[in-house]
Amino acid sequence: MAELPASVVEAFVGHAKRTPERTCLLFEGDEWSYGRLLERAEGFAAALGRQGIVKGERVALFLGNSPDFLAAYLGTHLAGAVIVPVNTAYKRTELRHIFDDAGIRLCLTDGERRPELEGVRESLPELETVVEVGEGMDKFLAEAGPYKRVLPQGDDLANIAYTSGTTGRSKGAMLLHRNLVANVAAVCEAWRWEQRDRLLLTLPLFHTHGLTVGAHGTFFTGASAELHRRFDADAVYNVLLVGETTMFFGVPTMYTRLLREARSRDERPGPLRLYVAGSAPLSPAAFAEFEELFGERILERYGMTETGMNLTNPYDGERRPGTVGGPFSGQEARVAGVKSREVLEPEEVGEIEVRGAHVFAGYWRRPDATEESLGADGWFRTGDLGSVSDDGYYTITGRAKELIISGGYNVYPREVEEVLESCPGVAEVAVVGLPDEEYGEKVAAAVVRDDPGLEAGKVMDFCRDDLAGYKRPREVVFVDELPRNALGKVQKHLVREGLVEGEVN
Ligand code: MCA
Ligand code: AMP
Repeated sequence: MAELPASVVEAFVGHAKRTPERTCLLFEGDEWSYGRLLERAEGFAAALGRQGIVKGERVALFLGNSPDFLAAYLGTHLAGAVIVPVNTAYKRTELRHIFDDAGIRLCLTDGERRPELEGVRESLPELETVVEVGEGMDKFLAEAGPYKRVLPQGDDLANIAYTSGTTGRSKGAMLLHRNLVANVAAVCEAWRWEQRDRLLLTLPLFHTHGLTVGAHGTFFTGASAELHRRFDADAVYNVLLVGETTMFFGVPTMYTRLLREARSRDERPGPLRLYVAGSAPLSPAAFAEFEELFGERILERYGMTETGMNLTNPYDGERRPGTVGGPFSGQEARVAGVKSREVLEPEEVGEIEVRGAHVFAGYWRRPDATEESLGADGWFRTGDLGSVSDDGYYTITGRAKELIISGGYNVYPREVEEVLESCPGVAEVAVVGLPDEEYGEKVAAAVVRDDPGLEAGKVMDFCRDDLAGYKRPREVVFVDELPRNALGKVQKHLVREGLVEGEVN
């Protein structure tokens, strides 16, 4: 592989200098060339400089998909500062924690999210500036002076991406520029991503899948992306029918909806170079139906916030349903015994571990959590259970960590339990994931109440102000007691089985 640039923004600047007129983004009828996006990004970098935001300081992006999201992203890196992407569904409790933990000084937001942030602003003394896209951003840029270009070094911190944790408080995964560039280079090579590609990008930009795969791959290769504010099956199907895009990346829920769309229509999209699925398991049934209706075999891959993309089905060669393929070039993977930590034989189920230049630098201000998951030898414990076949295909079979994945969004039960425990009338609560046709899994709660008048609807609604909508329990079942083991620990598998069978005790 040719020598890599130190950062994705460096690759982007290179393309913008060489071919400023080339299309980078298409958004709601507006075309953004590389040159135009660079100018906007440098404007943002200059404005940050004027605000006194220096190298290493944290800037949050709490806004929906738009070219200005990406201009601010690149601009922050051009200023040497660090990006903290924030899920747009987050409510006050989640916002307070992330902004406080990361010590955010400036946040770019939009009109829809600003009220939620303003609601907690008093408790965030470090947050000096909130800029709103639109007129607010134009004014912010207009007041800036000239920008003197300084590109980040590979070892500089690029992003702190918050990912939920077992304690209920999310942890910031520290990704260096060199981690991100190594991963995107491996992804582009594996998936034959080239300048002539056009990605249909409807994933949220605040997560790894949309940002450091979708947007980074585009910037790295000098390709283009048709960016949508959000995923809408009808709109996506129409774009696929037009046939000007060459790739689509989605979470399984998006594919489920595209299949529903296809079943209700007579017209079928023409061939597309590449469909990729990830962030949650794609069922072999969806894989097969997609092949039948769209004539394409979806390429499933496996990633994580801490590492970016780890495993992928091959571009050429067999894309095997129900598996996530093998490691990207230059990266390693293995299956280790959960207790023994010894490397297991093929077909034996253990914890998947990965190693390589793509693996993050640790958790922000959490050396304890870093030490638990990242060995001195560089192997990162993913918390996912799986096995590898004799011919090198990995299958994810479950999770060692207590994680619910709903529509590709992660929900850690502890976080929901902590909020529900303060609901009047709730004595005890255990949150688990149950199978769900639409979202893969849904959040469910088994509740022991000390007020017999407490109703399920009240419990479901209780999180509304504190947690993102997708974390709210979609099912609440009242039980006399929670199943516990001899040590008093709640046995989640029994809770889950009980809820599936309608019986918990
Ligand atoms: C929305 N709702 C959900 C979810 N999303 N409920 C459960 N699970 C969800 N995922 C609820 C909302 O709270 C709302 O309810 C109602 O559905 C409608 O909301 P809307 O915004 O219209 O959502 P949607 O259209 O149903 O969204 C489905 C979606 C979305 C498009 C599949 O969930 C999505 O964009 N998922 C992508 C997530 C993603 O990018 N993950 C990658 C993470 P109410 O009004 O009652 O609140 S990166 C990762 O995992 C690693 C690195 C990897 O490998 O990629
Ligand atoms: P996040 O913490 O948001 O980065 O989510 C990462 C988690 O998503 C992984 O640890 C897996 O549990 C899950 N995941 C990602 N891709 C897949 C996949 N293709 N199949 C099953 N699980 C996946």
